[in-house]
Amino acid sequence: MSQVLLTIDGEVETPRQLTFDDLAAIPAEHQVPDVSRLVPGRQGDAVTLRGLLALVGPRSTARYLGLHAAADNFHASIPLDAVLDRGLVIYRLAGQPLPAGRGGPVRFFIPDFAACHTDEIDECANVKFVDRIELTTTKGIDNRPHDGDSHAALHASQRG
Ligand SMILES: Nc1nc2c(c(=O)[nH]1)N[C@H]1C(S)=C(S)[C@@H](COP(=O)(O)O)O[C@H]1N2
Ligand SMILES: [Mo]
Repeated sequence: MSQVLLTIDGEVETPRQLTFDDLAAIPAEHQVPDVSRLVPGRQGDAVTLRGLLALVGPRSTARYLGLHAAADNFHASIPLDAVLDRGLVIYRLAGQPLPAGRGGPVRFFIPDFAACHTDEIDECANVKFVDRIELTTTKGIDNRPHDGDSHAALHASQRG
């Protein structure tokens, strides 16, 4: 599977464009098979954010992790330090790319997220359909819902 799924760029030494096969080829020490072991109810196989970023070499100037989903124009920008040791990227289910219904083909996931809009690292930062990860020095574009009303409106618009 040689289609580019994920671009990683910004404050990195070597920007990369990754396919499903590239993600699957990340060394076993960074692979997290079956995330349901960590997060009950969530399925699929992941790589650690740290393992993924090892492919591009974050610069010391990188402070924020930008998660971009062009599919529905959803974006989050969160402090890199806070998620480097726990962030996951789920990319595979039953040997195939993660289905869109589960936020695939590439979905960011923080196992121990805070409730929506209670913290910078909240459930809303679990961005689905991520096609670009961008490291930046200052906070970048972030259109997560920021209060209960906008959150309810977003979820209502996705029902059906
Ligand atoms: N691309 C994209 N990712 C997204 C969203 C979205 O609207 N678009 N909603 C976010 C919000 S507000 C929440 S609470 C979680 C919900 O994830 P779930 O449907 O897997 O429970 O996804 C987040 N990721
Ligand atoms: Mo949310």
